[in-house]
Amino acid sequence: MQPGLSLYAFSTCPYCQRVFSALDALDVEVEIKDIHRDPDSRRALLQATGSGTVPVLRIEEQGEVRWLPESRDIIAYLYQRFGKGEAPPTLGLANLDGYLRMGMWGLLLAGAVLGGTQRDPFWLAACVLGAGRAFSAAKRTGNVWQLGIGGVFGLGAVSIGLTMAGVASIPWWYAAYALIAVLLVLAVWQRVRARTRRDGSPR
Ligand SMILES: N[C@@H](CCC(=O)N[C@@H](CS)C(=O)NCC(=O)O)C(=O)O
Repeated sequence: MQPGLSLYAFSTCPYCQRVFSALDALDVEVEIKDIHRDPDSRRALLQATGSGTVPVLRIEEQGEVRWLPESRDIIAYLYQRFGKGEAPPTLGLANLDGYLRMGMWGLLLAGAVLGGTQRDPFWLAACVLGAGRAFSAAKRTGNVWQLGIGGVFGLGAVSIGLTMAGVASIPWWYAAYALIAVLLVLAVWQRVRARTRRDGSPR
């Protein structure tokens, strides 16, 4: 764990995930302050930066504290401090999660447009990508929702594979509908909670 460095973030934020990936690539560990799980961290961030936008890296050096916002600047800082002279990746590891996500949505869309049996290989590939990135996010952040998302995509991949092989047809999409409903409720709940905190009303 690097002393003096704390990353203010939350696990499902794509910009934060770029910074997580850069930390992984550099093999550097910093303290993570999850502003969705820890109200004190969120308060400290608001006080220091005047906004709740993350990621922000808090850097304490020789008794001085500065707050560095913007994922790109944080990644540049990390590469400058911990890299071996290599340039921060623009199309590599630090952006991998974003490309996987884009690929997954592209495949899902292509499958939906094609329809019929042509849909299956596209959706199979999308499910494999979706499961891979959700499980790796779950491993990195410990977020149980990512585990759930990975599970549904994994089930989807297995079911579509079985259907394509003519072995069985499992109505896996019911699990997906249930998950989408739960995630929507969770998103609304988090938004309401964030607003209640901002307005200073009792929790
Ligand atoms: N340009 C910023 C964008 C950061 C950003 O949009 N963060 C989102 C979460 S992924 C956020 O904190 N939104 C809530 C807010 O701005 O209050 C960066 O690259 O770091």
